[in-house]
Amino acid sequence: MCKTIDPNVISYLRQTENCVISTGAGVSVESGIPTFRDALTGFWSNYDPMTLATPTGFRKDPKLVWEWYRFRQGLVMKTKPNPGHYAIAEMEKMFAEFLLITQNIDGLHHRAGSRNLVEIHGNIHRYKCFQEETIVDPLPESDEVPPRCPNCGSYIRPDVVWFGEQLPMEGLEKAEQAITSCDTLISVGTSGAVYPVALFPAQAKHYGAFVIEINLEETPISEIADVSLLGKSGEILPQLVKELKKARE
Ligand code: BJW
Repeated sequence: MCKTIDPNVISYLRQTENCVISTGAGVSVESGIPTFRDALTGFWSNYDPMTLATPTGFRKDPKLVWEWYRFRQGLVMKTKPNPGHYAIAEMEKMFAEFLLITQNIDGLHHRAGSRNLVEIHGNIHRYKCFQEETIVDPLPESDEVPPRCPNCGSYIRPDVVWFGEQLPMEGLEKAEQAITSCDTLISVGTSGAVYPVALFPAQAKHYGAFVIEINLEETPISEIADVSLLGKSGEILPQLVKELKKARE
């Protein structure tokens, strides 16, 4: 269990009116979801996620990429939010302004109750047409893998953001507005290896925010963070909420 949080952190959070939390795969590890970069076992250990999660990978072998996502969706559906997700959902109610920006496609933040939320890399439970990019709901029943768009006949794909693709404009604008105006940004469970989200902590700092990082280990974000809290997000975040509530009494 984590020790007392650095009093500086609680003091900054007490004064914070506008808080942004940015999360990555680490926040879902304690729910049992392997990170993008963790090796999947068995059949999928032979494939490189960096190759599969691209439009080129899908064009080359749509069936393989589709089945990879169906496999991962099956894993996600067996999980539930952990104390880190619930603590973040609680923090949404503790600040006058709040935005959660998640790179995670698993939907666990929403299931934990977060509502001021931007899923900036999409959602594995949603589908769109590969050609037209329109959302397809419900998925048409079909023996074909992947199934085809009922409107244009192109393949259907998961509504996630692959390497080389633009992030959704509306989400990006909302994120940038929050990052440039927040008092505190908390970056949780991300390696800081994927852009543009990797730049968010430095951008927030540039605009005057206090930057807190929560991760098992140091990352490139640690270099610019005001405080790095090393440990499991499922332990540190509930502790943070507990101490902040106590300090506000
Ligand atoms: C714990 C923990 C516990 C574990 N508690 N912590 C600028 C410079 C260089 C390259 C680029 C650039 N701008 C754009 C690029 C190209 C590219 C990119 O970033 N490449 C990098 C590889 C260098 N970016 C893009 O293409 C993006 N598009 C874009 O920018 O469009 C404009 C443009 C296009 C082309 C050229 C230039 C501009 C799109 C990026 C889309 C990323 N998509 C993925 C896949 C989503 C679908 C799927 O899951 O299949 O999103 S990649 C993958 O990485 C996934 C994740 O959301 C993302 C981030 O990973 P994350 O969350 O950080 O996870 P990990 O595994 O890396 O780290 C986990 C961390 O948790 C670790 O640090 C652990 O220690 C920690 N941890 N347990 C706390 N209990």
